[in-house]
Amino acid sequence: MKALILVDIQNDFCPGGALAVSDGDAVVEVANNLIEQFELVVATQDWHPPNHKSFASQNDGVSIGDSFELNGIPQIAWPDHCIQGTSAADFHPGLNPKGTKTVFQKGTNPEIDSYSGFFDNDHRNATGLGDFLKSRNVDEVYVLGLATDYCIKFTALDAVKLGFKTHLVIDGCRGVELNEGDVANAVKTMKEAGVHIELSNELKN
Ligand code: VGL
Ligand code: ZN
Repeated sequence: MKALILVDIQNDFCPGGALAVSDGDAVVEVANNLIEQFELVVATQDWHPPNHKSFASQNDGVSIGDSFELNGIPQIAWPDHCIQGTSAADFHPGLNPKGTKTVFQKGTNPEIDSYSGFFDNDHRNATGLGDFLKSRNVDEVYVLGLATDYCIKFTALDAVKLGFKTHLVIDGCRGVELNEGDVANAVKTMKEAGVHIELSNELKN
C-alpha cells in the first residue's frame, strides 16, 4: 500500500508568511494533482504554542537564523511561526481539502522542535504517523511539501529508518536555503540514505 505525505503546506511557509519559503506556494498544484491519484493521503502540520523555544523571540540574545542549543540539541532560531489556532498555521487555502483529512501535528512541545513528521528532533516522542501508516499496511511513501532542507528532509530520512520505501517528489518541494547549497545538500543526504528522487509526472503508480 502506498501513501502520500504532504508536509507542512501551511500559510506561514508560503509567500507572505512569517517563515516564507521562496516559491513555496508552487507545491500546492503538484500536491493537488497527486492527491487525486492516491488512495491514502496524510498531512503534517507544524503546530507551535506561542512560547515555543525554537522562536528567536523566546531566547535572550538570540536572533533569527542563529544556531544555538535547545535542551542539548542543536537548534536554529526561527521567527514566530505556525502558532496553534492562527490562520498563519492553516493549510494553504488552495490545497485540496481531501489532502488534509488525516493530519499529524508536530512541534507542540515548547521545549523541543520537531522537523520530522514522525518524531521530535530527539526521537523521543512519536506523532503517531508511523503507527498510523503501518496500521494501514503502508510500505511505500511519497513525500512532498515544505521545506526541503528541514521538515521534508527529516520526514523522508525517518521514513527510510522506519522501513518504508521512500520517494521524494522533488518538484513538489521548496526549501528555506538559509545558506547557499542547503537544498542541494539535503537532497544529496536523502539520496544517500536511500530516498528515491522523482518528478511528479513520472511517478509509476
Ligand atoms: C519547518 C523550520 C521550522 C519546516 C518548520 O516545515 O520545514 N522549518 N519549522
Ligand atoms: Zn516550526
